[in-house]
Amino acid sequence: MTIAEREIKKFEQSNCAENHVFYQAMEEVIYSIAPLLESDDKYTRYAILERLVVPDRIIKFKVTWLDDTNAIQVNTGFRVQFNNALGPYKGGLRFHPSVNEGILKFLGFEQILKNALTGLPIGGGKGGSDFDPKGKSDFEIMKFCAAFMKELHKYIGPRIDIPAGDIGVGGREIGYLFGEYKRITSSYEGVLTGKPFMFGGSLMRPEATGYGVVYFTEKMLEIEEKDSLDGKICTVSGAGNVALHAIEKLYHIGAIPVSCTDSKGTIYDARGVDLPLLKELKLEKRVSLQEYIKAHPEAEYIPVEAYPEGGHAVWDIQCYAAFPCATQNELTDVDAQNLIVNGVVSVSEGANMPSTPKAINDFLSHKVCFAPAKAANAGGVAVSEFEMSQNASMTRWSFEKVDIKLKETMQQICKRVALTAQDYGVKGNYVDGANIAGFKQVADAMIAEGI
Ligand code: NDP
Ligand code: 2IT
Repeated sequence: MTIAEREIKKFEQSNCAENHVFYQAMEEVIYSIAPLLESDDKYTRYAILERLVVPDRIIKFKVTWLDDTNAIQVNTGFRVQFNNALGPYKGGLRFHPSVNEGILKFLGFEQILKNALTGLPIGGGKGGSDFDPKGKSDFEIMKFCAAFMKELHKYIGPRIDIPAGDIGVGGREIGYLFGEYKRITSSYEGVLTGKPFMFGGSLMRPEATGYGVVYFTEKMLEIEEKDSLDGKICTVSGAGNVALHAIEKLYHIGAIPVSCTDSKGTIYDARGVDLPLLKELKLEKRVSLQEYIKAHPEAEYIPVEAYPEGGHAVWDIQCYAAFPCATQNELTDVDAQNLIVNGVVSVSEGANMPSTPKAINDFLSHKVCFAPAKAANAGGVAVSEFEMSQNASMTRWSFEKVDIKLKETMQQICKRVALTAQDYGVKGNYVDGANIAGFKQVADAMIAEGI
């Protein structure tokens, strides 16, 4: 039995239905770090894995709120405070009907290693609710956020735990959450990041994750001696915060992003997607992508159900670089095969764990440059930490300053991941490089802090 198999066996009982995404995230890390565990037995002696896979605490609470008909609605809220070896718990809040403890444990676990890779003093956490923001009025969103914060405020603080956005939570929701925190505590402090600029948000936080994933990809392609993205066809999934800003940065650098998706379907616009229209549809009007073809009848709209089960239309489009930016497990082995057959050169994860384990193995075995989420999408949380710095020192940084620091951070992460992979005998494998570098940093801090 290999060291990885032995370690995985210890956690098999946690592989229950709700926990399957958490188990998926954990299993990948355990396989990756096997060479590190073999090279130094201190990680086993200090039971780092056993300690790392159990959150410090999971807070679960009831959220009761009044909808616009004055009917009482009940949702469940969570905050998973996973690990604070490197700094206060830090990570987003997700509002989506699929949210449960297992999903938030997977996201929180990934966040620990992602935050470590940034080199910034932040630990890992995640939270959210099964509340569905879709179709809710602005007042309902406000009332839900206030009710959610009525409980959450007890557990967070600028030196304790600093939530931010994720799926279903953007500047509007963070604004309402911040307002309620302030009303309850009378304290004006950097307890949330991703705030609107007018009350302490950092410039470029909305753009950070999408821009960061493109900066990471440019550096990875340079290290791997591939052509740059200039003039290349790129496919992007998602049509939210991450996807739209990845598309924006791709245009800045001369690439041609030809797709985006939402939960209902895919837009394929061979001339390059119309970004101002997408922003209007998705960030302002919050409507389906189907509306896009009203303005662009020459583009294609492929509803989810029109594509054979097991795959997704967006990954069947020929491209040089692919950017999955919607949600977990949205890129399957069927999709990976289609991308590989169509000659994809790089795949960069803007979403958290969008590729299934089989898809990742296919990319790696076909020498596709593969940028894993915990490294490639760390730009969002990095600029969140810049926001914490600005709030703590009562200053504001310019857009240019944040952009320079974001780019430097993404390039540093990329180089560190590539070098770690090389040092551990898996050159070009950014999955193992990211997992080993992130794990080692957290583990060494945990050992130094005692039990
Ligand atoms: P948004 O809520 O802004 O957008 C999410 C997008 O993904 C929407 O287009 C949505 O479609 C689509 N989507 C969500 N769930 C599903 C699903 N089950 N099936 C298909 N499509 C789906 O979220 P973000 O852009 O902020 O987040 C996207 C991903 O990036 C997530 O994995 C998140 O964890 C990750 N991430 C986000 C960061 C951030 O700073 N915001 C930082 C790092 C990672 P629809 O409009 O139909 O709902
Ligand atoms: O997954 C992520 O890194 C985020 N949703 C952003 C977290 C943050 O604290 O900015």
